Amino acid sequence: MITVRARVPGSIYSDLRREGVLKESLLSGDNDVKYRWVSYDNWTFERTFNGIDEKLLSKQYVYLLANGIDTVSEVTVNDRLIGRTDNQFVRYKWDVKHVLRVGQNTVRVSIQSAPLYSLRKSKEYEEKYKYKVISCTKSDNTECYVDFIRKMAASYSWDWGPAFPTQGIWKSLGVESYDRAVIRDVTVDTRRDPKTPDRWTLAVSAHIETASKKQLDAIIDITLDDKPLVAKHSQRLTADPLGAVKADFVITIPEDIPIIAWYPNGVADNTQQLYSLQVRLSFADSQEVSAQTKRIGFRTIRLVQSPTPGDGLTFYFEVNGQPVFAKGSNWIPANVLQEDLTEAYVRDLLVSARSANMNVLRVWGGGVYESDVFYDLADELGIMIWQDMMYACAPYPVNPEFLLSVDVEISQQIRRLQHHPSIAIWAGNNEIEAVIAAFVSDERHKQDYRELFVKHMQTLVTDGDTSRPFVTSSPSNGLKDKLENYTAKNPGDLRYGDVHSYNYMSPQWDWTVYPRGKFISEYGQLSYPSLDTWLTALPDADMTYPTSAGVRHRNRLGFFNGTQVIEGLSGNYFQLPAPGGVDRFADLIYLSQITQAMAIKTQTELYRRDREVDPQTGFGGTMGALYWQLNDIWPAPTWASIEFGGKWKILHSFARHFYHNLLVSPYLDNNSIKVSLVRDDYYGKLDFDLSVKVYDWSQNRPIYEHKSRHSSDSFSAQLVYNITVPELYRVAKCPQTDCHSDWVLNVEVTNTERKLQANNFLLLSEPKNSHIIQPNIKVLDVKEVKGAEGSAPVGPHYLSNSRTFSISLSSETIAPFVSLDFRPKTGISGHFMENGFFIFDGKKSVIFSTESNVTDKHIRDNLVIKSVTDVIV
Ligand code: BMA
Repeated sequence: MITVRARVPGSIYSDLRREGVLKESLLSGDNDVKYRWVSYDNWTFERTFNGIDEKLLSKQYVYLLANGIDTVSEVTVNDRLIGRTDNQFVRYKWDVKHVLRVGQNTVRVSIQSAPLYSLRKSKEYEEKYKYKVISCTKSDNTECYVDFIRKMAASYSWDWGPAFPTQGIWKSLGVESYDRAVIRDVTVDTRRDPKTPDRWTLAVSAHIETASKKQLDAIIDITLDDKPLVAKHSQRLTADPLGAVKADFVITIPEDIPIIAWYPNGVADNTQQLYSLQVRLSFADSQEVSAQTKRIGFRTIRLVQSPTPGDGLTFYFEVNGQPVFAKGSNWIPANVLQEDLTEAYVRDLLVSARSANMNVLRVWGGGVYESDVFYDLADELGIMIWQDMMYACAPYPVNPEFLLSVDVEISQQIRRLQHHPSIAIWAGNNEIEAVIAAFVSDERHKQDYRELFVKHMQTLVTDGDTSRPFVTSSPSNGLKDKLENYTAKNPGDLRYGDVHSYNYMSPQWDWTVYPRGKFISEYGQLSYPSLDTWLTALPDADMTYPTSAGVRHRNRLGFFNGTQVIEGLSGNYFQLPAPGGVDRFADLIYLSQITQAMAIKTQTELYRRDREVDPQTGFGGTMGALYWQLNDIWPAPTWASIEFGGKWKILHSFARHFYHNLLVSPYLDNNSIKVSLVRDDYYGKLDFDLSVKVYDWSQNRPIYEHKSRHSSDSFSAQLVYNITVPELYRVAKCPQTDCHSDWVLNVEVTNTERKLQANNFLLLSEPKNSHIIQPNIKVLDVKEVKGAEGSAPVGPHYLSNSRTFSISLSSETIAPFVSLDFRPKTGISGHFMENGFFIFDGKKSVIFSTESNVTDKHIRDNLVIKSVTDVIV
């Protein structure tokens, strides 16, 4: 038997590691496999505690309240069984009035092995109901049947992460006592008066719990930022048989409380004003008070699905009446062990999302309903949340016990999260409708699917929250889904709803290979994280090319081989590095990150240009692009733009650019070069100066420049330049018949009045086929700058401690895809505001923002600069 000190909140893996039973860092090497034994044992968490006194026990109701137990357990108090748990996402409450005693008490939570429980449940289900819900073959890297336990699906491994099916008390646990009633949750709906848009109505519901069979004479007070909205309102409360009662109010906000609307990042006024709403419950015949304070925002949200040409439906969000182009990414659990996540880390990830001009993150359905801190930050930063319910990628059982547990989970989570202005939409699951369409032919599974996600979930969500939309799955055909009884033949129809798109076979820098949907909620490409991130998990000896077994152990893209995918795709554009040690592996990392960044840039720019629906096919008219995936769960080859630990890949710096409200996007269309001007700002009609410059790789002065002026509207995508390649060869005087390999384009748009500026580049052939010349990049200067971009405080409640440095570089010729990094193990962490950039005219300054205590010299001495010609082949 192993006995160690445990922590709450926490779980067994972290406990055993902290106490030294597990000797090595959990995410190192192949410890995901070596330490799996932990998950096959049953672990009991026990605590003896003092502090229960007569006063507490004399209350009418005394409960043990468990906000989160992971997962299947029996709970005893003083050796008496008081309850059982089987859902990580449910809050449990057990009557302990007659079990607790004055003075010392012991609580024990005995948890079962999750993988063994899932296996047993799946067998029992098959025996009882005579069919298989899912088939699964266990491997060293994965555990099976996560669908049979209500637990973070990714804890059994995923195609970007390891299996750590932990056990523990992952949220707070304590005693709650009262005589009358408590407010458990507060939900809100903010409505705007269509005639006077600065006047708002606030609907507030207090969700009250009491075991009292008698009616209670309650007094309710509601304040907004300490100003009274409802004062001493008397209300008679009669609880239902389950002990629940709701008090509803519809309040017109008085004129003396000025309301500033909440907007997503970068939309309209870009204000993320939040208000403190307090609901207080007291009683005429008692001193007891129960109060809840929630931070709310005033905004309306709509998912607009109206007919388009070609028999389609639009699919976009409208916030406070303004259409929003959703720009963002997908969020996975930021740690496989939730207790190892710090608030500072979550904050850094979300601030990074905002820095990349994102306004939406999708909380993907194979993780957890995130922490309160996560949604609070999203509210502050203006990041809208597409919230999946935690069901992913495979059919689920539908026996009555399971469905009951689902019901409780969904009702509780909706009430917990509903007041956050950032949450924009609920989705029933990740890709289950798509999985059924692709792999499951029997009617049984379809019926089961509808039972869970339509009959149960849709009903609960739409009853529990009338203030925002619900879709049964992501992807789905949105409103059209209903006509196919929620189990469509093709839930990824480009005419409707949202779409997930992956393609590892085609050349990824070619926009014509991508599907043109209404809202692309997943698309992605793999790359390797940086050396520094690898070295947190693997020894120096593993840093080689061809890749080591240690690196390959972390490729979890089953069907395709992730390592081969990366090399295959990078090889389309670059000569792969020569075999070698750490430097050649660093070359491969660099190429993989450029290839990924260019792929996502190409696809995202297509989506931002593609505002018009094709009347023939009904395709296009895109209003949302969320690439897969924002963050990582461990160091591995994955789709993430932010490495585990918080470092930005080149893709993340590219995202700052391709998600900027002002985008100038050049592209090759057959034999023409076109440039689109895309605006997501709300400034109205503006004039822009366009410059298209042609460069020869061997010189850092343009050989040709086109200039023109264009008037454009807010929220538009407009073609501003269109020339055939032969015509460009003629006007820019190509000395041969073909200058594809010699030339590269630099485009820029500016509006001086509003100080708006955007630029971009266009390659005419793959780097490996271009006449790129070694640019001899040098550091001219590194100096600390105050008030630079990146140092500004973000959001009303967020203050950054970061310092910013400006790094000035020179180059002798055009330098493509210049990456900046630090030598590994120097301990300098921070973000380059641009990375993987081009130097066109011989000079470039880049801002580095850091919380590390560094000097100019420290930065200069440790900087590693790489461009395409530095890769040794
Ligand atoms: C989709 C996602 C995830 C997965 C990703 C990459 O299927 O929903 O399940 O990690 O693609 O394969």
